[in-house]
Amino acid sequence: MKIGIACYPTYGGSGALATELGIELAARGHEIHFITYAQPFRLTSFHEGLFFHEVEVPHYPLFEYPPYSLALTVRMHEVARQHDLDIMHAHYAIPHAEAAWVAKQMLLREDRDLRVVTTLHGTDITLVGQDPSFWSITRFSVEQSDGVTAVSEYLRDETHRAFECDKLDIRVVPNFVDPEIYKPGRDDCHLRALAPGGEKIVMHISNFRKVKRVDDVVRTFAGIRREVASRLVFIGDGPERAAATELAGNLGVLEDIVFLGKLESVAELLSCADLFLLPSEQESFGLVALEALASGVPVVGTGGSGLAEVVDHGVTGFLHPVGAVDEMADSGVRLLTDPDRWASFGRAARSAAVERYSAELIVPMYESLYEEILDGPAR
Ligand code: GMT
Repeated sequence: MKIGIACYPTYGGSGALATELGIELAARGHEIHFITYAQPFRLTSFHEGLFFHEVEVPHYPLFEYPPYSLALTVRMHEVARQHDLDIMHAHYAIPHAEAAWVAKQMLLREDRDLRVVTTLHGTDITLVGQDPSFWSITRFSVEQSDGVTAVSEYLRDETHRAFECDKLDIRVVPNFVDPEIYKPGRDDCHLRALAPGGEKIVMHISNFRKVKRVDDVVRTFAGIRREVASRLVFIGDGPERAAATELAGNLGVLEDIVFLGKLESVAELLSCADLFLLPSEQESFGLVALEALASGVPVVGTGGSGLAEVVDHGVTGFLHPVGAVDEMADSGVRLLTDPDRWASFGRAARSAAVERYSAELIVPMYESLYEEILDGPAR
């Protein structure tokens, strides 16, 4: 099949997943066309059958906010015509699902029936999409899609509730991981550089937005460090980094934190970690937690949202209420001071990731959905 993929190219789970999906689909013989404003950050080399079409937005003095959605729509229309696309797959509803719907209408007038699949990733539903400025267009564009997926049951249910569309058929297609890329192994994981004194490595990777509660990462680490010689490795960057740095100084742990900033590839660092922290306000899935599990790293984070479908509490990690930093610290100490328990959690984490979330299991679910939609009636 010939598939267009629209996504955010920036550091974030939805763009990462969309890119990995495109790479996997191309490897399976499909023709893949990425349509976005910059090279997706995980698209770092050539892949046969995979193409990138940059969306350029002209600047004009009248524009306070350059209309990216319109330029995206035009590029979608253009690529769909030039390459006779079967499917346009919008990752993250805003603005990709809306743009895909308009492009579809433009193509229908030319007797071309482009089918649209929208994958809901998280904040498009739980945060941004619920803003009054976006609610109605998000609901409309999701309902008008020929197929809709969500990365977790939590997100499917939250979509039905928040957008009053409980009759909408939303398929749950979880995120996936390539277990050949994310795997245990400390041979070349830069352990010495990160923990010169042999300390335990606690890791957190995110875009440092408010929803990630990185201040709770610092507080949890401070609790762990009181009991365990350890270092906190921060990967990524974003608006909450300064506050996290200030808090670390106030708690006296700044000298034990390593800020590595944004990195395109984290697999070789993840396999270095002894523990991964993800104490978010809510996560629709927690792709980075899955990547940690596949690397044999237990995860401590927050329950009550999609992460609970990824981490098995008491088996591959521990889940606690949002803000419960003392409980998260205690769980971290329990794992880091008991080598047998840690090894058991690490083995279970690896097994769970491979058996439930490997690419070879999940990618065919997208292929089947594409085929079902192409065989189905035009909307
Ligand atoms: O993690 C982020 O905040 C980025 C965000 C995004 O939209 O790119 O990630 C969302 O999509 C990921 C891939 O499906 C999920 O693993 C994340 O849980 C989800 N983020 C949230 O729900 C906060």
